[in-house]
Amino acid sequence: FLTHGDQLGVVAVGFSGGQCKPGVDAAPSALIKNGLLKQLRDELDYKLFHDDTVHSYKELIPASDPDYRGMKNPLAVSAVTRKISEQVYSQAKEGRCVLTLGGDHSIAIGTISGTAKAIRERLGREIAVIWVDAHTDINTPEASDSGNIHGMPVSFLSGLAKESREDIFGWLKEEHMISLKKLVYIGLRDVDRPEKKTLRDHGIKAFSMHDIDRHGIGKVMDMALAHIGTDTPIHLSFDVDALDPMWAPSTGTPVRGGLTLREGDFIAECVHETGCLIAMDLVEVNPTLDSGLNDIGAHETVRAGCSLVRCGLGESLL
Ligand code: Z70
Ligand code: MN
Ligand code: MN
Ligand code: MN
Repeated sequence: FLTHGDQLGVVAVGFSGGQCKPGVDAAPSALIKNGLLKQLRDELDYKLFHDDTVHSYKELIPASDPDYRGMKNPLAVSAVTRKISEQVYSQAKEGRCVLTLGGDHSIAIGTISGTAKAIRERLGREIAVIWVDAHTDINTPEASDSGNIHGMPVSFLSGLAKESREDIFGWLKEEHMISLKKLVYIGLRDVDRPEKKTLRDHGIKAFSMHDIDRHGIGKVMDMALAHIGTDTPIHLSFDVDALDPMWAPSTGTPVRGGLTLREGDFIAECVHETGCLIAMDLVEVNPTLDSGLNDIGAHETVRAGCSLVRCGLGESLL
């Protein structure tokens, strides 16, 4: 077994500096208030390991943080993700599965580097990453149109983007990195031109919404897990914008034509079923972005997020 099945490390980070819309920092509290941790404890019988605060890491955010190589908030995102990396590492090092509640997707620089390092040290293994998202988040700083670092985490984690400045992701070392051969995308439908070229050039395994329409989600999951291979530790990084805005409207970049909630839950269930899940991130829930009356959209998005996490952690097992 890759983790102690009954133990769960929880990291809650209200960080929004990887993109420009405030409010994604309110997600962890909203998810917890909706009963997520209580459900994991009382219904799924996990023993939770976490400090009770939702971190915002305001103390790590510098007063002045000028753009660097086109990146916005580079010092803040680097410092916060470095801290998250240490937190996730110390949980994973104990052999616990780690749940991280974000926050925008830049936090995956911290979560994935943390598990990659811990699993290397503990098991001598490379992790696989299943990235469920409308987007590939694999822009290099130079290729990015937006400068938002939440569109770049995979490029830093895989070494496609390199930076020697220790205070701007230079802290990422070999032991933190992942292999593009062990990366699988699911749910893609808004991929930038340079990102498409990167997918092709590196032969990255990617299942778009088109592939899901063609084969169905069952076959796509079979293919995704076959690519990774059995007994490989899996880090599941789930961007709620992979879901159709019908199910998850309250997110920074809703893109129509996405996964149904059931398809999203199914993806998480299939990963749970492998017994190889070592970490799960849930990111980009933004309860303050609400188009509907009476915060219905925000509430539905929070509920969808809770459902995805419970499915990843075994709720659907009979
Ligand atoms: C675009 C960029 C992105 C999430 C938007 C968008 C990236 N490719 N990721 N929303 N979650 O800015 O690099
Ligand atoms: Mn994303
Ligand atoms: Mn996305
Ligand atoms: Mn785009």
